[in-house]
Amino acid sequence: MDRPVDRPGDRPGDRAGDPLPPGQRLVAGWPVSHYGPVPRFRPERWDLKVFGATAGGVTVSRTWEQVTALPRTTVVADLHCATGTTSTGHEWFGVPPEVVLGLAPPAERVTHVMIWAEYGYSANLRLSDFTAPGTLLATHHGGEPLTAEHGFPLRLVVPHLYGYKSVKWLRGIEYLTADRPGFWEERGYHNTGEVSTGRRYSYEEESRR
Ligand SMILES: Nc1nc2c(c(=O)[nH]1)N[C@H]1C(S)=C(S)[C@@H](COP(=O)(O)O)O[C@H]1N2
Ligand SMILES: [Mo]
Repeated sequence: MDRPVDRPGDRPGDRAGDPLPPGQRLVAGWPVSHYGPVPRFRPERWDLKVFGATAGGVTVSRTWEQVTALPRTTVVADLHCATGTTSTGHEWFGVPPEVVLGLAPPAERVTHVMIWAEYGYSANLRLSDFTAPGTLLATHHGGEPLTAEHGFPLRLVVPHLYGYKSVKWLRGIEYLTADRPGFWEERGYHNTGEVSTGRRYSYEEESRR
């Protein structure tokens, strides 16, 4: 498919309605894709923790009720699974990353974050990808709370990176001073996962070629 004239500053694949990125095919509806079981939400036990290399060395913890009181915004974007399926036009509503950075400022030497989910699923991100426009800690989709299988009560959305970075059932954000692979990154998937490059696997990483 022909790409339109480049719009400076845009990254292909991070806007709803963009032409499909390399190797992706459009699917009808919104498939559910994840490894392992769907966790049950227990509000009295649930918390969101921001930990690791925080500026003050402290761990910040928020209850579900506190999370729902944080400022929220809307993002519309496509979702690209690394297996090649793309679902389009997702309207997400949730907490922008800068609100998290405000709650728990990272130490100056922080370069990456590890996003943690229920059952130990994780994904690593460069700090710049975590703070990129479009990244969101989503509570809602299409005006409704997330469904259980799509990550209720809270999930990350990183539209310009492959789906394995969009961690469902989000529980923790760990500030890192050096990169470390997450769940799929440890199992052969590309460390940074930019959709625009079409590079899905670790053997395609620039440092290995
Ligand atoms: N906790 C958790 N989050 C996850 C996954 C997972 O296995 N566990 N799979 C990821 C993958 S590979 C994709 S493509 C997206 C799919 O999101 P969806 O099911 O809402 O379409 O979820 C991501 N988030
Ligand atoms: Mo995926």
